[in-house]
Amino acid sequence: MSTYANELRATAQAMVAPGKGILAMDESNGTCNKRFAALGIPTTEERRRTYRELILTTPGLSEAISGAILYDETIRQSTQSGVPFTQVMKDAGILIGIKVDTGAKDLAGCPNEKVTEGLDGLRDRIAEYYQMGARFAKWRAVITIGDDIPSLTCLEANAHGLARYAALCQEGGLVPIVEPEVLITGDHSLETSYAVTDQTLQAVFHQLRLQQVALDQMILKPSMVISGADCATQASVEQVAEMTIRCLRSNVPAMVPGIAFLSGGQSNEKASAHLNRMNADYGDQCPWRVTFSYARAIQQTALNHWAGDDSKIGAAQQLLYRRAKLNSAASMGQYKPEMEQEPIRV
Ligand code: 5MM
Repeated sequence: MSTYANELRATAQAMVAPGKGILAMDESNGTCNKRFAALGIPTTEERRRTYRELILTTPGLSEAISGAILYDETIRQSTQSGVPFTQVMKDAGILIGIKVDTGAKDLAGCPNEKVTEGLDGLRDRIAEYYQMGARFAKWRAVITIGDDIPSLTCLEANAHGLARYAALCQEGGLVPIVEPEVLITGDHSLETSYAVTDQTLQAVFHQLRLQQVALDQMILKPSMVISGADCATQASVEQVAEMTIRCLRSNVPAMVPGIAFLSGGQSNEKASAHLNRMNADYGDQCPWRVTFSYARAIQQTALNHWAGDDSKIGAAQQLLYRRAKLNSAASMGQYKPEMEQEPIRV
């Protein structure tokens, strides 16, 4: 048992407290730069710092957000006036999270499949992040659906990596967010998405047990069971909610404190509506909290508005706050599409 067990349990509970979700802002420089370049924003460290300051100083953010996942560059940065971002988060009551994987790389022998790397030196990196104030971490594995994939090789290699990472995090005092993402990319059906998500979660929980991960001291961050982006028949909100909850109930032990979904390229409205339906229709059948850990579905509207123009920071923050609040409502089954038209201000 980890010497941090009690602390880890308390942190995990706080991450999924009622009405709260986790903000993913852990884009690596490559991903952040790609999003900036699409909007004509210079891809410099200073612009990334300004954008992350915009997010973390959003008034009222902690009403909806329990914790935020940072990237290594971000956890070392400060506001323009010199306050470390970690201090800004502590002052706001937002838990500090850190992405510790080093990215999804081509998996040898398995064309078109990826394996997430980052175990080398991880124990030491975790110790440093804990000292800096981090209390949880994230590692994302990527599963692609296509002709004859995912392979068993890919599923097992990724599940093994996730479990080794999670065990190291718990040893070092960080709650692991275990993120197996089944990509939305492709023309697969809802049924195929279900089958692959089911197989993925089986492999992940088998490996978590094998690596002696304490299931009451972690958070699962899965993708939803959803039609492929290019599938001619798109499942309804009700179908996505029903199939996702069914898949999770048959794979995720009741001991796990919370499930915090990624948005995975869904529209803002769909990401909120799906989460809401799960809570409204099945909340009383779920032993774990069901909430969000979105990046794009919280950030994108604000990023588009700011687009590198600092005179628009205040308005962009309002947009960010708005999406965080709408998803907070969805995490309690209280979101309604009409709310998209209503003014929401701090
Ligand atoms: C799946 O991506 C995670 C959730 O984001 P969305 O809600 O937009 O799907 C996210 O945390 C992701 O892992 C990072 O933003 C991207 O990290 P990389 O390492 O790909 O830059």
